[in-house]
Amino acid sequence: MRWRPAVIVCLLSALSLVPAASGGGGVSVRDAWIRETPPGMAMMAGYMELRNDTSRPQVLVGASSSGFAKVMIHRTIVKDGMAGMVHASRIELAPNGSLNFAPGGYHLMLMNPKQLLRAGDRAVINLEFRGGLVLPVDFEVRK
Ligand SMILES: [Cu+2]
Repeated sequence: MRWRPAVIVCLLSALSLVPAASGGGGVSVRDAWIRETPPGMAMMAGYMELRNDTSRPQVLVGASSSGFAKVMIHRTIVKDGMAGMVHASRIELAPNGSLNFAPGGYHLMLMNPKQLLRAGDRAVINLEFRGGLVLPVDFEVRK
């Protein structure tokens, strides 16, 4: 429980740093979207372009959202001709580098949406970085 106040403080400071797009603490996100799924699916996938605008490495260590039971960082890999997903516990962003979360590669696995999400709906997902930065990102559901 000791970490909770720190996380809340970081969330607030990240929010206050956001001018227009999702940004703060030197990490920014563009083109954040969730693929619409048929009703009743237990999993949805989220995609985005993640940018490190600092001269230091930044490490994504987790994600969470009040709209889903659990959010995991996954990577789709093809092995022996079979596509599968592996959990990535941390993703390092090189200084001034960017990383694309896209179909067929990295994605946010969004488990058990708490309400039906259709194209045009939005959901906030909090990206958690090493050092305590929490970046709330507004995702748009698309077909
Ligand atoms: Cu996945």
